[in-house]
Amino acid sequence: MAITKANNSSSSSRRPHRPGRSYLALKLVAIIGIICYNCRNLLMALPLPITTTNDITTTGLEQQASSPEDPQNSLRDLMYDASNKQMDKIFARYPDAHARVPNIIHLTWVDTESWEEPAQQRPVPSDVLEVINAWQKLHPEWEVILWTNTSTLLHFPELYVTLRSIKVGSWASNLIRYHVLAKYGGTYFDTDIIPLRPIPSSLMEAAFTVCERPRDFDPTNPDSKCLSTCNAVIGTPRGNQDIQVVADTALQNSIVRLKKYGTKARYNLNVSGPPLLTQMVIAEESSFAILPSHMFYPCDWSEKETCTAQNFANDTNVITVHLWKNSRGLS
Ligand SMILES: *[C@@H]1O[C@H](CO)[C@@H](O)[C@H](O)[C@H]1NC(C)=O
Ligand SMILES: *[C@@H]1O[C@H](CO)[C@@H](O)[C@H](O)[C@H]1NC(C)=O
Ligand SMILES: CC(=O)N[C@H]1CO[C@H](CO)[C@@H](O)[C@@H]1O
Repeated sequence: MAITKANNSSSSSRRPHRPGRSYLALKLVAIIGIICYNCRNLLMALPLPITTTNDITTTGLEQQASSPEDPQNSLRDLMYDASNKQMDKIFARYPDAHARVPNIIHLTWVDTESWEEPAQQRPVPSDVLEVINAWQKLHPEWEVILWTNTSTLLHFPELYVTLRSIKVGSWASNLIRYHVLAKYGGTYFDTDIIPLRPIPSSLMEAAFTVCERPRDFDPTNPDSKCLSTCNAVIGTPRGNQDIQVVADTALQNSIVRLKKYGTKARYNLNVSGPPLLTQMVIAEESSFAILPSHMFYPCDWSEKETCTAQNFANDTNVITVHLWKNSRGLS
């Protein structure tokens, strides 16, 4: 079973929260957001301060990197940000999103130190941006959406109320991915997963996730049973009931845990992590297809040094390589 550990980067540079004008403005936005959860149009029209991120440079991703000199990178960062996406227009493109997984890729980048001041969130790191660019490059016609500070507040004001008490990146990211998938549908990927080839259209027929243990799980063999799944790759149609239950349960569990321990609450896998998803997807009546490890996690976290894109470049059964950067495994 994999344990996703606390976001290292978020603990290294704790910055004092100064409740300035922008803080009060954002607090007001949050309150308005809660009051009119259903008035999305009004929320969309609120003038959130959008800053450009000119300081982003890229340094070439293993196989699929966009050009390191690409001047469009900072613009693309903003383009991917869900704050700048008009969901209604996107959904008009996928009228069958309730029946099959729509061609939308979701990723998250949240900075738990800046919940109080989303505008202060650090820019997306260049390695994360390269992964996002690689996804878009492999799927030029697809929608690639990055969920950040600002966009989570904008699209999920009710969830943000809980998120702002969570100081652990992976915990917050778990909640965001389940809620985004339930509401919008699509495929979620952790940002330490490198895409090698396009996602086959045949996979998009039903909700799916990937088996982690046993590694030789074979969905074509009725005697083979998956014991645990990781939550780093999840695809669902819009409004999938199973992922909705996972989203609701993870949120309820989180609220209970935060009530008990306050903002010092540490990450517990069972609250929102892989065990919760596993329980749902291995159930007899689950709507999920469970895919073999090799397709998305061709090497295990226990042999991390072999996890490079080059090592699997010629294996046409491998769609992505999980680098397990943000995770360490325990079994
Ligand atoms: C999670 O739940 C399992 C099974 O109920 C339990 O054995 C384990 O100790 C729990 N883990 C944590 C970190 O609470
Ligand atoms: C993949 O194929 C290329 C071209 O045939 C070859 O040069 C390379 O060594 C192969 N890589 C691996 C990891 O087998
Ligand atoms: C309003 C604002 O500053 N939003 C920032 C949120 O974080 C993203 C990614 O780090 C930035 O690009 C935004 O500028």
